[in-house]
Amino acid sequence: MGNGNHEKAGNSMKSESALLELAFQALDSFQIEIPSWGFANTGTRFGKYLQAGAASTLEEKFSDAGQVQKLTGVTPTLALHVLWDLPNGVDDVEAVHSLATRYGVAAGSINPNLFQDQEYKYGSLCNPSTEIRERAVAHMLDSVVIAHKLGSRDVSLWLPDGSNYPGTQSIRRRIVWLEDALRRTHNALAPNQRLLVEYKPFEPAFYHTDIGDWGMSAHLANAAGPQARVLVDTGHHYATQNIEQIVAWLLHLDMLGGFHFNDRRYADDDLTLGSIDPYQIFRIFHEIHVAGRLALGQIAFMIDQSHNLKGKMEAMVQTVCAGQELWLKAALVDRDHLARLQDKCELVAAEELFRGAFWRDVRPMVKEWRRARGLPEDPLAALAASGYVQRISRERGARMSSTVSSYA
Ligand code: LRH
Ligand code: MN
Repeated sequence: MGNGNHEKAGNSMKSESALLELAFQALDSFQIEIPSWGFANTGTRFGKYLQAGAASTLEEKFSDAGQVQKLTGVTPTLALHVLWDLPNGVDDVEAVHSLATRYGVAAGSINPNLFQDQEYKYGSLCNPSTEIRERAVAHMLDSVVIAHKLGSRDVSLWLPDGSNYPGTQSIRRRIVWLEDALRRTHNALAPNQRLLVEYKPFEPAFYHTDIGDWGMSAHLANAAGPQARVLVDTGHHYATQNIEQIVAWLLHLDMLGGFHFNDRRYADDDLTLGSIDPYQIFRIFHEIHVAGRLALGQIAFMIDQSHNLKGKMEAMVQTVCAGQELWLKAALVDRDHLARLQDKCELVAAEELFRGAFWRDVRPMVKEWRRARGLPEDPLAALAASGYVQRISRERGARMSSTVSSYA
């Protein structure tokens, strides 16, 4: 145990200006991609509460994303879900290009949809029917072409495939079909493209899920090829799992491709980042800072949330700001000092240094950075003052029908 008088934390020794310089560097390196589906009316199986201002056309999603980018300056790309945003596939690419130019937000990761067609009841890439697997692979290859034509680096795959009852599907044969499908998708990638493989332990399948955890995802990415990586959705873990340890391992293995950030109290709740356990995101960001700048370029930060009750624009702006603050808190951990305390097993001193950084109120520094970058110092207040939400609610509200589809 340490000698009690805890060594004074290095960064607290730094001058205010040196700390601010460090903070500005960290905030300049933070960008996060927003999901088109975060602006649309989404719900749970028990219902969907419609918002007048919700986006239902791709233009409206780009308009909303453009507003978030204007207010925050750190969301230059919009994640697209193929069948939701490009229902005509490659034929919609030109339209996306002009919307991206018009609203100042580029197309980001391309997310195939292998979870809504009736034929995927028993799986898509893992379906026992060769014919259905081939159709699913064709959708993957279309997604690669769409990404290439849009200049998007990442094709980001989440697969709902699995089963609900023991003995009803061959887990082994499905692995072989999956390896084959991902290898073929990988081989269609252009040199600058990547395939991100997202894992999820359950839902919609409740007995086995074919890509159920980070180990399965890492193996499949490895087997697919050198341009494949693992995508970590923070909501896709059992409540007791240590997510930052998984992140540390994936960094160690150079297999971490990106994140879908959100928060949860129970399962894949898709709540707003930092709303339930902000310390969780801080601990994850710490592992990224430990990995250093080079790694950062390889790690896509994306938001994956469904804003069922909060105003969608407010929730998105709030999420981006929370991400910036937690990123900066973790950036200001004096990692050299912490490493010395860790190696000397000065547990309390190490924890006080680490958690102390989490307690630090960085909001004044973030405001200063925004002022310096010509951005509104309080994006949420600027959103309210802009009247944007009122305007889109008026314009889009007129079409809102009271009837909502119910679960049964
Ligand atoms: C699945 C998931 C996946 C998306 C979807 C919107 O739970 O996290 O990343 O395709 O949400
Ligand atoms: Mn996700």
